[in-house]
Amino acid sequence: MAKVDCDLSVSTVPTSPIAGQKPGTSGLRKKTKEFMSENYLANFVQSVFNTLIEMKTPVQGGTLVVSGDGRFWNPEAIQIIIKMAFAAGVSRVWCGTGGLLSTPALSAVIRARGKGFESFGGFICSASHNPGGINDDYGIKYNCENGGPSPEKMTDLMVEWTAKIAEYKICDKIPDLDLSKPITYDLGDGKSVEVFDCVEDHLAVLKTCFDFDSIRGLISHPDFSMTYDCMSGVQGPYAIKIVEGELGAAAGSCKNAVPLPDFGGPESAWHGHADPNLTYAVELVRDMGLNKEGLPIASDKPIPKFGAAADGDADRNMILSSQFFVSPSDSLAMIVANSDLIPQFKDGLKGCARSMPTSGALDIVAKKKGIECFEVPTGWKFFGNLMDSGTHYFPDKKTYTPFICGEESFGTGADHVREKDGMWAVLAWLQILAKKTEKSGKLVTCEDVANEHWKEYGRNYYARYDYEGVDKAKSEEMMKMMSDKAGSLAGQEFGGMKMKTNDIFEYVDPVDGSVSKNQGIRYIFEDGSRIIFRLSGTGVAGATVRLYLEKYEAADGSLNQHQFEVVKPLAAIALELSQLQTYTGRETPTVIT
Ligand code: VG1
Ligand code: CO
Repeated sequence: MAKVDCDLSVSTVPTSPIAGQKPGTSGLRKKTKEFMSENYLANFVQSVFNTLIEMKTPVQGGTLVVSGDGRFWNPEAIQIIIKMAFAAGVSRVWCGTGGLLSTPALSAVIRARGKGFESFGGFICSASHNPGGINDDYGIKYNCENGGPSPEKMTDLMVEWTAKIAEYKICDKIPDLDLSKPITYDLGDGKSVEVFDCVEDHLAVLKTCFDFDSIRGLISHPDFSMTYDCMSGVQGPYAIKIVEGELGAAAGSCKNAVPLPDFGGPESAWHGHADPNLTYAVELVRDMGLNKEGLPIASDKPIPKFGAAADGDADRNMILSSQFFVSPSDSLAMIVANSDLIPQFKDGLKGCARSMPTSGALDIVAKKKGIECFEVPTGWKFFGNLMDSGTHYFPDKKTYTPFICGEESFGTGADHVREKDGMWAVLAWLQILAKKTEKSGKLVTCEDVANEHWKEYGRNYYARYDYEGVDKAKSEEMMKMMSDKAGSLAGQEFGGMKMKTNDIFEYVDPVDGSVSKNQGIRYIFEDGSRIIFRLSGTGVAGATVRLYLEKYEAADGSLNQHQFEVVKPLAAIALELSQLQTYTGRETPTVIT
């Protein structure tokens, strides 16, 4: 314990509301310079504390976690939040070493560090996959005492506070603390800051989910080799310690494993976009012998048997085997289909869920296995209640855990934490491959699992088109035009396909009854094909239109086509339905995954 002599007096700083402080799909994201401008961060953080106090959260005397993904300006922001936390009455602040905690690790810390559920919540200083740097993006999200993202009713209150804030409180005389190594600072008056190894709690939780010995067996198999691209985000320390350290992968298996404030910046092959997909994970995709369409290309180096990547805050995952890309919607369905090979689910899986735009591959597995399956709006916060159902939060509701859920946007996870978990997804796949390899005697790859899966369940060909940086007003007009036609197109033919329904997705939470309207435009055809439109809620400039395309091919159909080719006719129909080109001037997407 290091004693720090300091003045804990609270300063009250007058401020006034700043427009636009509204969290989107996952936290508040803005240009870094905007976040750095006077009172911007403080206004939002104080609004969160005011919300918590209004909601009777035990802030007074409580423990708060504060850390982030290592991006530019995090060191400064974390010191500010620590000083504001003490002013709000917090007694103890928990930080990962270097101010680092991946999003799933922060969730694990809230749920499992110490005796478990010791903290009332935590701030994650991250804009996830958005690039970091003085000219790029900054973000902050608040997670609750269950370890999950704040639900909408809470973010609504935060927004109300940002619109009426008049002052914030800060213990501005506390000196900046060195967070680089584990240490406990005693600030006096019962207040302390504990810095602990950023990996230990997450690792401990993951050890309860998987059979590490069996994964070690796979990794030491003579035919196995792997690479994990951390994209200079926060996953580096986790990957090195878990994959190379605990599981014995060869040194150097984890690439770009030093977290950088700009995730590699413009000079990196991925231009600082720590976003694991075919477009941005350039190095991994090439090393795995693929091009950005996911098609095999010649390689002058031996191609690893397994490949993975993570995003800036390490909640996302991309999974590949040699010259083979596993689409995230398929990955989710395949993990669920093989969940009996994962110790975490040894007593059976009780529930699963996907976000609405995620393909229906999961539903087919759930139906066949008799597992309850839910469709929620985009964003991890919507999975939380399903996982908490039947616990002390909702004691009278049905229990759906053990539970697996995921999104098409490279997010997969389970109820061991309340966030999507990039490392968990990698270990889930390694566990499945390990058990299948043990059984068959020869190395089983992701491609083998996928081929076997499609032969049993059929294949949901899938792609997402992103139109980034389009005009916001125009794209809103386009969405309105489509919304106005909801319910009116049934029975009509488009490109030889008959429309079954067209609607605006609305979600009624089956656990607490809360309603979320306007969660995307859906066109569903008679043959089960779907076209979905949404506007992104994570961008910071202009708008991003997301177009999701899905076509189902039954198990006795043609299962080895290229997904991007199969959905092309649907894309043509989507352009017709949306008049995207007329509204936005765009026809060609910026990113296809
Ligand atoms: C995107 C994804 C969504 C994901 C969200 C946060 O949101 O589509 O599925 O939950 O990012 O992921 P949007 O609103 O831009 O489509 V992360 O890893 O950026 O926190
Ligand atoms: Co993320």
